[in-house]
Amino acid sequence: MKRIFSGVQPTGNLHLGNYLGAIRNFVRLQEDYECIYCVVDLHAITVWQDPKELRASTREVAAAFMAAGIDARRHIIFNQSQVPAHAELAWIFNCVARLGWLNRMTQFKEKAGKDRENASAGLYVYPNLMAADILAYHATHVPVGEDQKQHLELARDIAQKFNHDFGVEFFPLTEPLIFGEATRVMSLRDGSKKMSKSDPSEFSRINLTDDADAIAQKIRRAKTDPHPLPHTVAELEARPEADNLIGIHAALSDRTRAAVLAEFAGAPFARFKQALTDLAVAKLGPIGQEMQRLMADPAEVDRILRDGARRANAIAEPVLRQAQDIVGFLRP
Ligand code: AQP
Repeated sequence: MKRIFSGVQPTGNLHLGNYLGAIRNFVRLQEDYECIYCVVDLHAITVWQDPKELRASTREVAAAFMAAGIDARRHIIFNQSQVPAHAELAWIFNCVARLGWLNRMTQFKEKAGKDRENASAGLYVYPNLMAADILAYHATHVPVGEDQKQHLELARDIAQKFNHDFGVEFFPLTEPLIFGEATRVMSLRDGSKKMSKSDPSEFSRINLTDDADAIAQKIRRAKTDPHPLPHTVAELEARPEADNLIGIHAALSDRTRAAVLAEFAGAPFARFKQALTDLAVAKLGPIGQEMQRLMADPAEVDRILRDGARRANAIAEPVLRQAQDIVGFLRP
């Protein structure tokens, strides 16, 4: 069976972008793939994390996976630091990837910002760890939002160079799975910036744990333009905020943007925002409530993560051992 790997960082503020761009797709892929879903805590510490909050956020992401509908018995949910193969394979990949490749990564440039000298070395080699995450399971497909496409291309380059350098056909060339009407959900305050966990404005994103009042308030305050909604998708191009809200509605109602516009063309934003609020509350409310219920029993979440890590380790460790043999590490 084809195998999926994907991950979400436990960096707090899990939001609608993470849900529509990634987690919801994870749920849909369960029927056709063997799925391994990881809470990537090693990635999270590439920027400062408070230890207590990191533990809470790790449980929160695991709870979100399950609340959204991932079956932890049929598939694997675990946190990355419990499986040593990720870090060990990442070291090998640090020695395969070229500096020139890493220098082209836009996420590093965005996250390091102007204070590049002060960014952690971990942030710089983040894509190598991501390649290790995927390739330790010989995953064939990786569902992600559009922002991760460049990192996946790097994972393919690393697999290809490793295979070429050692004259083997060992690591597969992984395919990204980027689908749905909301592969890049934008900030509710600025249609040119992606919705992000680290945006200082709470009003820029809808968190998965937001209650109905918070969702309503954030959508009401979402930035728009003064015109009524257009009739065609082409007209959305020059209107990023309208495009984003229509895209969110389309994703949540499982329709195309064109179908949503057919219903709301010519309508003022106030009416559309009310409909979007009702839809978002109906779709996200039950997930948020189930997350709260699961997080109220941290011992049970920890048990599920431990069990997932044991099963993940059983797949990843033999792959790591083979990679080490290929490299020439002596293990008498
Ligand atoms: N705005 C988004 N639209 C669609 N998909 C998104 N993803 C993230 N933001 C959006 C997808 O969610 C998955 C998990 O992301 P992550 O937590 O591992 O990392 P991230 O991309 O760094 O998340 P944020 O929210 O953007 O955090 P910060 O603020 O730290 O940069 C990935 O599949 C990602 O594509």
